[in-house]
Amino acid sequence: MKGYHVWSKSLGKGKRAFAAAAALMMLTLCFVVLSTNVSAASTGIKITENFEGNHGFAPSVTPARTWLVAANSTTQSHSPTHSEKLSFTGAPNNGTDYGTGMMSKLYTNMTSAQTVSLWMYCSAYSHDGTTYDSMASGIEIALYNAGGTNYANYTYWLACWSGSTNNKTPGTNTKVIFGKPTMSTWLNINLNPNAVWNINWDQCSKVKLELFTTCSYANGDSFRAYFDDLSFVGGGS
Ligand SMILES: [Ca+2]
Repeated sequence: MKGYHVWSKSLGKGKRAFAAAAALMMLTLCFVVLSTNVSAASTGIKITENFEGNHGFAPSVTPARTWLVAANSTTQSHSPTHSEKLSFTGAPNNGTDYGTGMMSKLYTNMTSAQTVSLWMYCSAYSHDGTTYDSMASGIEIALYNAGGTNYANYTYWLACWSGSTNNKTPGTNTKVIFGKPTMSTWLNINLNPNAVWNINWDQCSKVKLELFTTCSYANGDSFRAYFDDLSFVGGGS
């Protein structure tokens, strides 16, 4: 301020007022630029996953089913050699033809998932169309608060069917992207959860991403999808 004071002394009264106004404007501008950077930093962390090596996605099949697969795979890949495979075929006709396969990872330092991008290759999609046929596959964004409670889930179905239709009515916080996706080609899917749902990120202290396939009355049905090159941008450290 000393420099400003000496400089302002050499100016007339009107010019001093103008100089003061200009200085105030510059201060305001600095503040606006600073707050913009802070805000950008809080949502600007990008996580990328190519499912190679020690990728940290845990497989689970619930209940345990031999005909339902959740596994890392080299059969298809978008880059360079591995992807996550979720598939089922050959479910028995004895009332146990339901289940959920999942590859999931908990990001303990992420506080939001503002945009999500991933690639999917679907190479089997068929169902015999019995009344209760049901299938959904895609990605779920599970939010956890500081106490470790899963307080909200937002789900995109990238493939689904029900009954004899290649579609399914979505439940709460679920959006259908594809019923039957274009087969046997890598599809890039870009998701913007904030544009679909009014999401409260304030209490979010961990984000879990779940690639999944869930089915029921799967006897006579087959589904196979590979997921690769997943990335998301969110707040965190
Ligand atoms: Ca890969």
